[in-house]
Amino acid sequence: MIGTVIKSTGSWYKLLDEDGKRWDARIRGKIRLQEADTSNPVAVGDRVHFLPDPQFPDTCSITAIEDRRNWVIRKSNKLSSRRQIIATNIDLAVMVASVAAPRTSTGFIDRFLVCCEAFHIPALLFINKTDLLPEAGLELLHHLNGIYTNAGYEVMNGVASEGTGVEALKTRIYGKTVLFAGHSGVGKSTLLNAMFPLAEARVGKISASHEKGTHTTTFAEMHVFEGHTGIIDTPGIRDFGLVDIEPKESGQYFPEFRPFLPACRFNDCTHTNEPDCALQAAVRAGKVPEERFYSYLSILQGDDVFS
Ligand SMILES: Nc1nc2c(ncn2[C@@H]2O[C@H](COP(=O)(O)OP(=O)(O)OP(=O)(O)O)[C@@H](O)[C@H]2O)c(=O)[nH]1
Ligand SMILES: [Mg+2]
Ligand SMILES: [Zn+2]
Repeated sequence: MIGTVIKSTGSWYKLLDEDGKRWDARIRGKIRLQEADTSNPVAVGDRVHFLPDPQFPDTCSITAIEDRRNWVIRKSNKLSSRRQIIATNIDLAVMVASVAAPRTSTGFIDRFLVCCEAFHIPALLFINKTDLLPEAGLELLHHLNGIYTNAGYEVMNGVASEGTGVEALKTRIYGKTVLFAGHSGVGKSTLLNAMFPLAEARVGKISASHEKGTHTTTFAEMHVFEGHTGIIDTPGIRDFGLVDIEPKESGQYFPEFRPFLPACRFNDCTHTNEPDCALQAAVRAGKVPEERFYSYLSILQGDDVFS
């Protein structure tokens, strides 16, 4: 039988089969060994083959994983070589950022977008909590919107807790498998509930001060709705360490850099000290935002864990 992994707690998985039935699943030992360098051999979004357990109802063992169409993977910290697959087989990755409480850095957003580019996953940026911006902060919001629109991404703004900006996102994701990623407390679960009240995803207390690292959502989980829309709500990510991406090549994963790269004098230009660097000239001319260029430099230096 075939199913989709909708939740992973480490030792147990939840599957949804093709008839819409849910199963509790375990993995057979040999699958575990196949991907020893990841902390999770089976990830949310995986299509798996399974065998029902004859002894216990609604329980099964996963016997094989189908080839993945794509995946989002990160390194959880610099010292560890452990890789974590966040989700697989994604149609659209939504980076949920917030302008306040907590404010998401462009460095963090950019690492996530670079990962999506490298793995050919379309990405959308949803900037939430715009209600928390003082009047003066609107300029910051417009600036961010400009940076990412210019880079070719779809950008949406909203107030998930009031349902503002939510319909546009709901229309955009209909029928797709969508990953929601971002720091803890930015409002991923609130956004999910605002679109689909039946999701009843747990949301952090209003009064909580959202220290980074206090997660309300503890395990990635795919919520499946009418029209086969699947939303993968994930626990907040503190750091996003890039995996399987050559820092030297990361310039190509900034879409708005691409038109300038062929004009650098050296075709292995790192855009740092080389003469006649077209990318640096573009930054100086204001054609490429400085924030994005700094993100590139920081990835190049190997500071791949960033919050
Ligand atoms: N002011 C304001 N508060 C919001 C908004 N969206 C969500 N919140 C609040 O922010 C807090 C955190 O929201 P969650 O949805 O739990 O955040 P999360 O991203 O799912 O967090 P983790 O599950 O820990 O990763 C809750 O108290 C929400 O009510 C918003 O647009 N404006
Ligand atoms: Mg959550
Ligand atoms: Zn260059």
